[in-house]
Amino acid sequence: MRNLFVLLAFVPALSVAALEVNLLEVDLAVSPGQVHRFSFVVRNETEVPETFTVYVGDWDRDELGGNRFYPPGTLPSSLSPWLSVTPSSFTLGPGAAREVQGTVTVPSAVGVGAYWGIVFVHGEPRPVEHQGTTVMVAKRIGIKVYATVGSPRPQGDVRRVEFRGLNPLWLVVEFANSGRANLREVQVGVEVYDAQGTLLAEVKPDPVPTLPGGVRWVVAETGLRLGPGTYLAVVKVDVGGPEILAAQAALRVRPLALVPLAGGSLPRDLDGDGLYEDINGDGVFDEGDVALFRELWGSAAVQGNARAFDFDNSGRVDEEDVKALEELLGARSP
Ligand SMILES: [Ca+2]
Ligand SMILES: [Ca+2]
Ligand SMILES: [Ca+2]
Repeated sequence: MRNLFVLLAFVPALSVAALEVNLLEVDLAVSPGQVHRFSFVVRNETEVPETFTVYVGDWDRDELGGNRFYPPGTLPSSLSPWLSVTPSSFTLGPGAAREVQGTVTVPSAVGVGAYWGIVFVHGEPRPVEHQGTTVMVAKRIGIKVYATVGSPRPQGDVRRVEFRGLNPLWLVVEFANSGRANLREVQVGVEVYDAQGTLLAEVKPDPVPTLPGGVRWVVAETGLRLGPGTYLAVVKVDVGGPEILAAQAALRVRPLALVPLAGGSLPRDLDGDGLYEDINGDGVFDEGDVALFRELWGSAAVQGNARAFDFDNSGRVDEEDVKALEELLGARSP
């Protein structure tokens, strides 16, 4: 029996250098022992005939959400063994289009959960001029295919809450999908409180998708420039199930203990933004400060007051901050 498939995302046209397909993603609710079908249309928008190959592969996402691709059958939840496409190769004249059929054959003994794969449409390698040389480039588009057996429970863990830059405060929440459901929208929320329990900031980064077994780092930027004191970050994560996951982390911002880095003057924060760009403390921000900082960024006097000198707001002071201080100077002097 043929089951209707559900399209969660229907994109009018996804185009890569004039190869077009009419959808990006297929999301099927499937049953053990059944066959499910889907189709999409490939169009050649160029002026010349082109041969396309269609094949199946595996994919997942890295911690920052970037796609990673693998040969079919690599991942434990690979849909590739169930997934076939036809035709596997065809030629399209200029402006011509044709339909590709996909079939998902679900084994009769299979566990509840999401399985996923990708169908690639690959063009012919063509010579392309790039920076004075000719390189061979082939167009490729991937259509992600998800198949979910039964109703897996959305589950997850907040593994880590890590404070990074303090000026302004941003932090990273590490979330892991510990269940078998494909979590399409993991909503992380972060609240920051002071020692008296006053809410200072509440941020909700854009929701992120996370595959079963996947780990995702969600960045929360608060905009807070905190003075010395103790603070609490409360992290709540909604994975789309009945419960909200929660975690918390304490942050202690220590008072600065600045000492002169050259001569007798303390470094100065000339514009009151919490960053001490006047490294030699002579009241002017210029090349002399950059030169001194390049020499001394690794010293205990700098490292012990990292938040004053973390010019790129990465959460630590290193060579990148010399570059950032240089850029700061470049941006200020016309
Ligand atoms: Ca400053
Ligand atoms: Ca100076
Ligand atoms: Ca830094």
